[in-house]
Amino acid sequence: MNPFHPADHPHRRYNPLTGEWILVSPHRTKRPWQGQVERPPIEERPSYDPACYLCPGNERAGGARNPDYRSTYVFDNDFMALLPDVPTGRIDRDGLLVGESERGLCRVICYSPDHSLTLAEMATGDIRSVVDVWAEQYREIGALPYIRYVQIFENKGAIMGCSNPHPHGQIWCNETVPQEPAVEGVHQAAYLAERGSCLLCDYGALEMEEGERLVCSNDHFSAVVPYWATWPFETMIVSRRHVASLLELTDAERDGLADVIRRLAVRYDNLFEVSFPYTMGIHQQPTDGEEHPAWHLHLHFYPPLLRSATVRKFMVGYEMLANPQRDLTPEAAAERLRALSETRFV
Ligand code: H2U
Ligand code: ZN
Repeated sequence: MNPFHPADHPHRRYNPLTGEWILVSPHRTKRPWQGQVERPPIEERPSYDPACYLCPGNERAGGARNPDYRSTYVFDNDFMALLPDVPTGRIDRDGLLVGESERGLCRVICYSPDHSLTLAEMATGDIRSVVDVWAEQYREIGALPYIRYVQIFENKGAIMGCSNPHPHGQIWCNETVPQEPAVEGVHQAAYLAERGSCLLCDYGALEMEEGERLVCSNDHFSAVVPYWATWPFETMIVSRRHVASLLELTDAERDGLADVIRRLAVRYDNLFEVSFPYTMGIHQQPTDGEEHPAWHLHLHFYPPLLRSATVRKFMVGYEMLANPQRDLTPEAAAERLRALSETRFV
């Protein structure tokens, strides 16, 4: 038998941030594909849409009216999934029916007054303004005594359930640390306790050294397809210096983050020559007032597309019942993203 080669043979990979495994089946990328490859027509959007509830001056679904904002704009979500005032309560029936009241709040962030843009089409300086708003919101909401975690994220594209193409993201904040960041926190703390160093500092340095999964970088941040990526073109942006949140970034580092976000977003759009859908989110240390020496700031991009603008990856079957699986190796995905231009296709 030939020796094991991860570019050819089925294998599983470990995600040190979550403790989960993923099955990689590179031999299957050779199987024939008979689906259609089609590209939807490029959607022309106006800079102002009178029917958009996020455009400046327009009325929102809840009845409030947006101001005539010129840069970014943040407002309380009119349909919050979490509410600040909830009576405290707990249910526990034999440890089987367990429930708890949960307080929190939700906001919406408009990235730009221009309805036609996305992060991939915004200037680095304007993305920097978005980074500043993220940091300010994290500071302000994180300072509320009952908020222990601030989740900043963006759903982009109808395929991801995004309700409106106007460039915007969301913030959901909780009284407890939610599942994903809690698990990542446990794994980062265990790594620090065992090795005396930071998981993502070590991982980021290793990826810079190997280069194989690197998409782009600058002095302050790097974008990689993680070794353990589950989505075909999943990426992670990691700060090169050990910081636990956006608040610790210097001015130059905030610019560096805006730069890497723009360059990554442009590559994504260029991959299938569409406005590339994804869910993106920022993972930062909890705002529970505790010390979190192991927490390292990073952003996840989870795009659903697989082969073209219309062929998406489904997490079904084996993936719902066993664990995630991918055919395209993270190395091959990184190579494709790396080869793309940093100038948008249109
Ligand atoms: P998406 O980014 O996933 O499309 O969500 C948009 C959010 O905007 C959604 O949470 C809120 C919805 O509740 N929203 C308002 O707060 N006001 C509105 O007028 C419409 C939508
Ligand atoms: Zn709009």
